[in-house]
Amino acid sequence: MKTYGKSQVKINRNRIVSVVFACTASMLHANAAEPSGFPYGLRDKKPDRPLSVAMERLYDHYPAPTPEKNELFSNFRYTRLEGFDYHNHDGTISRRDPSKIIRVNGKYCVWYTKRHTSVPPRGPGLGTDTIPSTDWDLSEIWYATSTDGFTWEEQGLAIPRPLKPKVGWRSVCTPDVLVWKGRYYLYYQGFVEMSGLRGDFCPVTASVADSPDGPWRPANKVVVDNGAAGTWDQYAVHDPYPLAYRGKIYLYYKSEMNGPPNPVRAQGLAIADEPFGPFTKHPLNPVINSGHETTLFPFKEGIAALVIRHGLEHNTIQYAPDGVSFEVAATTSLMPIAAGPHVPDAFADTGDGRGITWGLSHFTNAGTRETKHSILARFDCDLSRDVHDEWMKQTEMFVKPEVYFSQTLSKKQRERIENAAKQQQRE
Ligand code: AAL
Repeated sequence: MKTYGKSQVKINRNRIVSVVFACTASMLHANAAEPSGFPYGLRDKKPDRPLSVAMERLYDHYPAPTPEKNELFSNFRYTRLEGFDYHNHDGTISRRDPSKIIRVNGKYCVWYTKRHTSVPPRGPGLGTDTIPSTDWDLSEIWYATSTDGFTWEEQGLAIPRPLKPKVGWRSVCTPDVLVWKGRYYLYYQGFVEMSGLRGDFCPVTASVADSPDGPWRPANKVVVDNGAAGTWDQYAVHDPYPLAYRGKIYLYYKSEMNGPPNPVRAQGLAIADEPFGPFTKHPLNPVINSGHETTLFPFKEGIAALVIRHGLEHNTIQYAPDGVSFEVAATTSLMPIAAGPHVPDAFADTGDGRGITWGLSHFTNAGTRETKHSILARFDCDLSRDVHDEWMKQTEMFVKPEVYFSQTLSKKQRERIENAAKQQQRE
């Protein structure tokens, strides 16, 4: 218990009352025996007494026992972006799956999937050479720049679809960026069939440029391939996400390992010495058992990950001191979907990662069923060791009732519940 000096006691009347109270309590404590229960006031140091499993975990498992002191806990704040045109949101223009954001020559740069088709996605049954099956079918990779991260200026096409049968001829999407030895590399999904036809099957390919403005030279080959038949990532390597770590390229990716009706998404790691490979998949893959799109950043000596949307450990922020052994560091809510953060030290490989404070993410339900498309948005957070924003450490989100009521029961569920109630009445 702290005691207060004279100058602090002068603050005001209420303050004096509480100081007197604190001093008295402090004196009483000093004389009294140790409290019989768990001590009042959650301290940073683990109390030296028998603890429940839950309280042991609070001290031994998490980086700190309270959200405000846990550098890997944050809530997320959202802002609509200025500068992108969506053709009156009629579903013909979609922007989604932003890359991580890099800063070059005083400007932030982001790459993303852009679909600009004559009609919105119509499903695999109605997809053709010009009609998209899914929101990311028949797409290309575009890029935009910004000076403040709120207003963006679309700069144009970065990666077009190559001619058939080259990898990506059907669609190139879901890019991420690597800066390696002075060159820029974009990694992205290269579809050689319509997505949704058999599933969402594709490998990863890449392109290189000397400047973020291109021109981009394609590797014209698969850079990270699907796994061998019967293995967890046999059909898809999605959301490639490169970082420079321990002198190598650590490329995280997501795959789908269960098939319908209960798909399970997990994340793997592939490591290379050179950007176009060969990439060696980590023998312990998958290294993250949940999530969907990949979002990772150097943190202290290891790598932290936002684990979003799917799996038992969705809505968590995880940490691996070696980039491989991920553990839950915090749970959170309303996470940014498909987050592409600004990671200032993504390629610095300092062994002392500083964390992130903002980035872009997407909403895939911007339109109606007929005008289906996605929009990009900005998120802010405090997952940084250099920023301390108390407002980002609040665990309670005041979400409007409409948001909850939009998560409504299906007709079938309502019928089941009402029938059970009727049955009970009859009994
Ligand atoms: C995204 C990503 C991949 C999938 C699809 C487009 O959010 O996970 O890119 O293939 O959905």
